[in-house]
Amino acid sequence: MFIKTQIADITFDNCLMNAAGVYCMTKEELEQIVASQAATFVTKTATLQSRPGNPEPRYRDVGLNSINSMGLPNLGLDYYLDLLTNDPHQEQRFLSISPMNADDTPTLFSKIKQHDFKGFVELNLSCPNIPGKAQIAYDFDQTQRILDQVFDLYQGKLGVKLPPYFDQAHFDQMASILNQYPLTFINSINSLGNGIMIDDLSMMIAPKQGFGGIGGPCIKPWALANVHAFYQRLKPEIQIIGTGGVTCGRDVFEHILCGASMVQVGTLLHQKGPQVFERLIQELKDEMATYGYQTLADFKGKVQYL
Ligand code: RRO
Repeated sequence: MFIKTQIADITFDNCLMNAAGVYCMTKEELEQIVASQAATFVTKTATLQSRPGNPEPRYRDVGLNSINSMGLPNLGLDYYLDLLTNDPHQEQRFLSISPMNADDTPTLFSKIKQHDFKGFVELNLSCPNIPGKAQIAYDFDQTQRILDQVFDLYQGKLGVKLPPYFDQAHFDQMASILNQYPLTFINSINSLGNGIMIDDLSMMIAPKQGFGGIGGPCIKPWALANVHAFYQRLKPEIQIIGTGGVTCGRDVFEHILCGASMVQVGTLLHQKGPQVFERLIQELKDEMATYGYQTLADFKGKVQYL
């Protein structure tokens, strides 16, 4: 049974990796992903300057789900570029980045070019947790302006991390913007922004008066819907990374059935650690065996309609 997958010209041994934000802040955490059964990794979203992030408490596991308002803590773009450009498998790696303002964007990409980074860049347009800042990809005009600017600056392999959309008209609008650019991939979805979870009489996290991004199995229906909506609408050159709600191999299978080429794991990875990839891969293979599928291509995007 083959669970290899491909994005652009790169083949991965399997379709699983971490989601940005989980096991990817430091070299040591990323080494644990490399040592696991995951095919590759994405870094914590990097900004031009390092950031401490929001005040604690800023992450809680709540049953199988999670709430976070990390606030983009990261060690700065130079740290991740140094690490990636010394990685013998850099072509397979994903560097997540986010401009904090429009002036950052040229500098971010000139650094990536100076380092001659050969992997994938994941432009995060969907962080829900920066006080006072909107999620970029909910503003269609701003998204278009940023993509115009980015593709003037950069011709490498680049994708965007999107927030969940909840309206068919928004799927249509965003897909028609994305189809105008030579994107390599999209990643759907980031956490469901601005939820609250309550413990006794209090919010579970401190920043933004308790509002934070929700992850875990409760977001799976919207993750699958976004993956499939974009699979239906995007030109076939744009691959889809499915993220959201994975707790078992069946969930990975469903992401692929909806059109994902790669599947990322966030909350579950945070809860169980990188050894969880071994179980997910075995369960994915078991699920494929149940249906007699030999390769991911046998069922990718082939969810049936009633
Ligand atoms: O750091 C965060 O608060 C964070 C980011 Br950048 C993101 O993209 N998604 C999320 O749930 N948290």
